[in-house]
Amino acid sequence: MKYGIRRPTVLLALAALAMQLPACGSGSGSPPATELPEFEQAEVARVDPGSALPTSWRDGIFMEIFVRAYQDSDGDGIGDLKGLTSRLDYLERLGVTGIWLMPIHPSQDGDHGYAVKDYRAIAPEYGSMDDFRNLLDQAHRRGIGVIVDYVINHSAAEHPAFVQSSSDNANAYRDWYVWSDRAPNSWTIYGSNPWHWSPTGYYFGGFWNQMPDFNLKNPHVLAWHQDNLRHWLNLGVDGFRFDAVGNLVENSAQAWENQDENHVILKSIQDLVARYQSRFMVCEAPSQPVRYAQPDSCGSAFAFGYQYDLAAAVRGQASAISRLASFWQDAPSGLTGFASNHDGFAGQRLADQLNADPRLLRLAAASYLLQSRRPFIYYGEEIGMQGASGLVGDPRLRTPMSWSPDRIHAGFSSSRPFRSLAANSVSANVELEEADPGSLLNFYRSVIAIRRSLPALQTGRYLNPRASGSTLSFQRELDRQRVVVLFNYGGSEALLEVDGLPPETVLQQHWPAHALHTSTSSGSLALRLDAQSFAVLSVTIGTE
Ligand SMILES: [Ca+2]
Ligand SMILES: [Ca+2]
Repeated sequence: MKYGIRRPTVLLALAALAMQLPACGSGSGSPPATELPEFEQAEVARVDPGSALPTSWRDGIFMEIFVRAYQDSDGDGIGDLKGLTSRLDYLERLGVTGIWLMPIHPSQDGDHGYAVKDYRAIAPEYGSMDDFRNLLDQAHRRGIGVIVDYVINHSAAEHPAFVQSSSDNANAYRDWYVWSDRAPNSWTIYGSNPWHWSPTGYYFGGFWNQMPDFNLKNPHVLAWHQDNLRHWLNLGVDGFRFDAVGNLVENSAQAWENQDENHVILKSIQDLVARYQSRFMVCEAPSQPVRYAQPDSCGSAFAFGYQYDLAAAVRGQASAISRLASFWQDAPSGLTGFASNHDGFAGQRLADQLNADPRLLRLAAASYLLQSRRPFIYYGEEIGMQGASGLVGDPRLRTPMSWSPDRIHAGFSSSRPFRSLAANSVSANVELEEADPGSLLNFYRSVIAIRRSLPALQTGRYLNPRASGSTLSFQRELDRQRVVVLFNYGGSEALLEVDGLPPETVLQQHWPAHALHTSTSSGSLALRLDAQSFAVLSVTIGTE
């Protein structure tokens, strides 16, 4: 097996660091560092700058942000890091404690960023490394952690490692990617043949011929990724979102997804990240989220599947409400909830799925924000932002944030935005909703504030789920706090009955604002809920 050239092991670098000596030169058999291509230069030892955040930041509310679409600061029509930094006050006021940035590295696609050309740099259109350091600093001052997208499965075809790898079949980096001399037969991934022709052989790229898959069976490739990860952790990044982890290792045309090797790789990365203070990582594994959320794998994964039931449940579909009730009962604690994201396969923007119906949007938000662990809001969801009219596919979901009613710029930029605005930017935007106490934005703030005020809603055990017709109730418990959450998704008033409460329960009502008529007796509760409404009540257990 040919592997890429590596400098001496990380252990040597660590030893040099311990001796307060520069990690100079190379061991026997390795060329001097100066002979290595730039992308492979420095191995990176762990130097944890610590964390300014409370450990609880990981149990709060996250937001997924597409930097390109969030806020432009310099008038080129493209969102950037300075623009995002200028909106941190808005995020803090919303109650967000963590933000996930879609890829911020130089990319070949020049859009979503998942075709990475340089894993240790910032995309020039997004700003400088100083801009990024400032973003981290300003976010941390507001109690907000920053996790960044890291694409371990593939690089851009223009990445210098692939340029080398594809140059000839004896190149030192040949085995950094997956090659075959002949065209492999019978492979189909997502409806396409993942093997692509080049003058020097066929290479594997499961998602796009311009995104070749790394050979993650090559330990040098994994070690190099781990150096890249330490590079960002040493800078003070609070963690990562890992893309497409179901696709890391392929073994055959029949065994190309969710292979055992994936979990071994992710556990090694989880261990790496856990050696830093208060960091967090989460994985995208749409076909097996529960498996990847286990401690021996990624440890945390998005709850793909839940979001489909969420949209159906709030419309009153009894079978979806039933699945919503049971979903979190046996879920691993690393499973994280969301309503929609940047990928069309996960569904349209929530406001499009629910036809911008304000009652349904409120019910959906309250459901997943109160029910799930570490919920991730997709940017703009909190103002009811729709996709762009006239666009299809993923770009439709990735439009500039609607900050103001301005028909041309939406407060996103002083010049023409890089992409069409949201279809409803004139009516649904931050400026208008800030001024309206009854807006969706202020509703999100209220629900998030309730969640933050009741620790059981953040990390508490999920108990006693009950679905009945168009209604759902569940309880969450932490220490001596028990919270009861009840939903009526139906079109008419409903009577809900809850049991399993502590005896002699005295309930405190957190939502709605008007007093509900409840009756309690020996551990059970009955109350009437208006059509399409919900309630949050809490009990302190064992007060004497
Ligand atoms: Ca810009
Ligand atoms: Ca792969």
